[in-house]
Amino acid sequence: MNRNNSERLFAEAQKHIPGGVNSPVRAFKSVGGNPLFIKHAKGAYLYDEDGNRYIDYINSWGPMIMGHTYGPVVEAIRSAAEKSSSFGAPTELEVHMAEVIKEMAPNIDLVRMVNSGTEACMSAVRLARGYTGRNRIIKFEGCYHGHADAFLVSAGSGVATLGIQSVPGVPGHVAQDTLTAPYNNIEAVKSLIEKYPNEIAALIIEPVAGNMGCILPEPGFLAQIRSLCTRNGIVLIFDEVMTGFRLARGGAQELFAINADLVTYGKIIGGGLPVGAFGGKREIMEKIAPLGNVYQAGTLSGNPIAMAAGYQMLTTLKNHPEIFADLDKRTHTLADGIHDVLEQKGIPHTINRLGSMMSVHFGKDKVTDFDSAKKCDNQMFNKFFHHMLNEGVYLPPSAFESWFISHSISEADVHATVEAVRKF
Ligand code: HOZ
Repeated sequence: MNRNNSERLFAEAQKHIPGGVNSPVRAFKSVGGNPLFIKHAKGAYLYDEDGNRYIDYINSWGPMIMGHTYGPVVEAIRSAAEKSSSFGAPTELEVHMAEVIKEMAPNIDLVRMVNSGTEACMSAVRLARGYTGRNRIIKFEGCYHGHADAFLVSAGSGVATLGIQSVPGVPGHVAQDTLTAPYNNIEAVKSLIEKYPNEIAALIIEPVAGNMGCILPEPGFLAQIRSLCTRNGIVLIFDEVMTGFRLARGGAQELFAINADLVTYGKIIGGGLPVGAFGGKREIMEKIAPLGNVYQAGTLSGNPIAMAAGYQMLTTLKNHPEIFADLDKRTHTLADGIHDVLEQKGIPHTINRLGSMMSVHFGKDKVTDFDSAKKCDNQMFNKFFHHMLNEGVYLPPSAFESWFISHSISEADVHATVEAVRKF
């Protein structure tokens, strides 16, 4: 496969952009080799600068749930752009956007739009601290909630991919307020709560983790977390940046029948544009400025083009629940097909999947937390990644990321992907 143009552009990019990329995971650093430069995409496929076509299993890390250049979203962006790309003043569309989010996640009383998942999580934690008057938070090892200081402790995603132990630039006094527990380990959470009574403002969790590969909560884990938070006055924050409006219309909250106190969103709610949101219980959300004193703001928050794209994406998902069943079915076929082939080949592996999120880990043991994910044969993953890329299948360039399946991926694409695995 000729990748001359991507290589030339990467060489050029490194002269001007740190590491040649604007987000570290894109750099292919752990899998080796050079990143592809993407020229355009349509439906299930990405096309690189050399004209090679790939079946896309990243889908911009989630938001392209309908596939690329989904007609109604493209049209919404075009027509919004004609009215101006920013006002810095309220618009009717922001009201509709808040309404549709609340219809899909009915336990949300008030919702504030921001510009990214990082901003949403950072703001939700500040709000929880302001509301409770406490400073400490609990997060889980291998979970990633964006790159705000408080979250870069035992973080997944790029931090795990690059093997960074502690992030220079994060002040010690900030990091020490972030307590960590292994995912799926309720006893560890109980110990932290016992050790720091009345000091923990919030517990933030990816209800299905997608930043150490895809890791599912064990049965009852989220419910136990919910009751521990309620009993101890801790604000439970579900980071639904990946799972929101993807695993079900109401995201993981609906799927697991658990109401968080605050929920953060990103990705899908911008239809591919930079958008995030946080929302939840009125009593807590009313502490946000201008109603309360917990300050949070953004000139581009609720940006009209982003709102138009996101509103279109969410109304599509709200009005077509069959999309979730289709995604589940197709991803199930994909996961089963890959599993059968790897088993026939005698390659030990674990495939974790829920709905249209999944990942493949190589190794004999179950993968239930960050430690077990780190113990997998990630050299094998790197070989697998490059093999699949050469076969025209674009997977996340790290074992510490989830795959995201789009509604544009056809049965034929799934079949082609499984056949590509067969050649591994
Ligand atoms: N796991 C990241 C998304 N939550 C990957 C994307 C990135 O950091 O660029």
